[in-house]
Amino acid sequence: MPALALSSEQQRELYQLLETVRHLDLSAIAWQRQGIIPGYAPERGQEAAQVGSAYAMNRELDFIFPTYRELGVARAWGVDMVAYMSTHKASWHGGLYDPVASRFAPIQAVVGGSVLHAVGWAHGQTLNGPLNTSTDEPQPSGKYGVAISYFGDGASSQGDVHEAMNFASVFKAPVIFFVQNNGWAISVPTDRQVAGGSVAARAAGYGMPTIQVDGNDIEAVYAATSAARTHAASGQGPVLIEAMTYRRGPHSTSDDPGRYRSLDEERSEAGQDPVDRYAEKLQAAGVVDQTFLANALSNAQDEEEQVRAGVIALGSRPGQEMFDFVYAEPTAELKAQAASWREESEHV
Ligand SMILES: Cc1ncc(C[n+]2csc(CCOP(=O)(O)OP(=O)(O)O)c2C)c(N)n1
Ligand SMILES: [Mg+2]
Repeated sequence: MPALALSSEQQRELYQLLETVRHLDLSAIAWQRQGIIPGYAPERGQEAAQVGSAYAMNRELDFIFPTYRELGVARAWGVDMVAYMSTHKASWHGGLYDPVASRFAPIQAVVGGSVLHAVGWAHGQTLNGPLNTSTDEPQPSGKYGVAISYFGDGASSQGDVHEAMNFASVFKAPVIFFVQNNGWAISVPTDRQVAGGSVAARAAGYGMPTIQVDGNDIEAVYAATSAARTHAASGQGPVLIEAMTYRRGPHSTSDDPGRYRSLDEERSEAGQDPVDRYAEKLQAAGVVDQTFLANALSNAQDEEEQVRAGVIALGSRPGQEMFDFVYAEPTAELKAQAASWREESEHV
């Protein structure tokens, strides 16, 4: 793994992102309890894995394929948070941001679905040919843009994911398979659904390099993802990163973890909180002080208020739109469904 080249300024930026994401995530649970949004999938405990990995990607060249639990990735990548939360407000499937302009695919609730999309996009990069072929200058960012596919330990047991990994390796697609192993697939612990000891061990069978990293150490995640990006962008094919972390909260706002794990287990298995841990590290290194930390908290609170107001103001979308973006050219069957829906719900 290359030596870390994070400046103090970047370290402070990373900490601010962690603090912001922590606050938005906790607020989203409160908004659900207050009836502002009907549901949410918390990511408490996974902030370092999410922010550290997104921070290592190239905003101009790369493309992110998230699941339903990627608020931290989205925020670190610069996706508009109100548009992101529209999925959780149920005003729009997949988020109201522009996926192409933001290089962040629609939020994906089909477990394993984002993996197929990422490999397809990455394969497209190689079919299009290397970047900037018109110049002989060495390209610092590599030959190709890189897709990063986020998925969970549970998703790694889906057939689609194995087909995607095999295909990517055979065709040397520039894609990073970023697994957040948070210990759980809803109520099923990892050791009850991942054979072979680890997700990383399985990827070796597809002939790709793997990195297992402490997912609660933001700088380790950043370093692992940077190394994986360099590998994939240079045309050497995919890499799998297994970020070992812990889902500190419920699976979603409709889940009650007390039915399948005890508080004692949560406390002993979660390890040190990734946000506190980074604050301690940066304080010990003299990169941040109490004033910086207090400002970071107040910035996070200000942003949380702005996003809350934006989410409250989000209106519903016209129902007809659910038929509009299924295919570029609607099929006769879809048109008939849309007509029947209009007749029943809008009486036209
Ligand atoms: C194809 C499919 N099967 C089942 C589900 C129901 N489901 C939603 S989340 C989930 C568990 C996923 O666990 P993991 O991949 O570890 O991700 P995590 O929720 O821990 O982030 C399941 C089974 C689904 N959404 N899609
Ligand atoms: Mg999981």
